[in-house]
Amino acid sequence: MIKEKGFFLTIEGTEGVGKSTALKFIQNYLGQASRDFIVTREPGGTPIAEQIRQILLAPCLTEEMLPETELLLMFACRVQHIHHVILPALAAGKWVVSDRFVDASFAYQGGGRHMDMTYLEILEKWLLQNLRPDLTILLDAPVERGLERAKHRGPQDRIEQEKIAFFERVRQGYLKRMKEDRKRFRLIDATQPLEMVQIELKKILDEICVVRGRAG
Ligand code: Z5A
Repeated sequence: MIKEKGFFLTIEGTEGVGKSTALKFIQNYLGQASRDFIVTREPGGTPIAEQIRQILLAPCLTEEMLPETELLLMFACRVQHIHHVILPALAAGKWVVSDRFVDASFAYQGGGRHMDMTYLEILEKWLLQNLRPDLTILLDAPVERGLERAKHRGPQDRIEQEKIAFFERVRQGYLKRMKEDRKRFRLIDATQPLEMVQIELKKILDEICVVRGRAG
């Protein structure tokens, strides 16, 4: 196993853009490159956060979930995840690869649900402190394209049941977030055939490994 400093990589995107597929590819790549890594996800990643995830995604709740509740539960999961999983793994020199992180809250709750960004910024500052992904891969595709792919997957969860305009706002939310922090993001056109997406993923991972190799 190659010993190095921790690296925090996140994957983001709207419905059906191929995050899970990309994650499997990254997992294989890191395994073959003898990197010490964990793969995790949000909402979730710890026993408490996984229980909250079930409430967040349950398709038929007996009461309407308010956007404020949704936002706070996302951050409740995140704070458990950061303290029990992400920070310890980074401190142990591992790669942490997370299927979604805080950018998803800006895109879904900020963009999708029209929540005031000031509240998100306060939560981000308070609960994340200085923790930011070292790199975020944003898989981007027109919303219809992703939804078309995702519809073959079985019953929809509560958020997946949203209308197309919601996912359009989510997509714009991600693109806005990327414009605000260009250095951290790598954009991949997820409408490309899977092999092309994987070539781009490999290029990004090769670059990180080279830069980290140089840093010792
Ligand atoms: N959420 C939130 O609102 N706020 C937050 O702060 C956070 C999350 C953290 C759960 O997320 C929900 O929580 C999510 C956002 C919200 N809600 N929604 N909607 P999740 O990540 O667990 O679930 P998901 O968004 O529904 O993503 P997914 O199920 O992981 O989908 P995906 O990973 O993007 O897609 P996939 O399964 O990899 O691919 C879909 C299909 O397309 C599959 O058949 C693939 O084989 C195929 N595919 C993939 N790539 C290609 C290419 N390039 N060409 C052709 N076909 C392809």
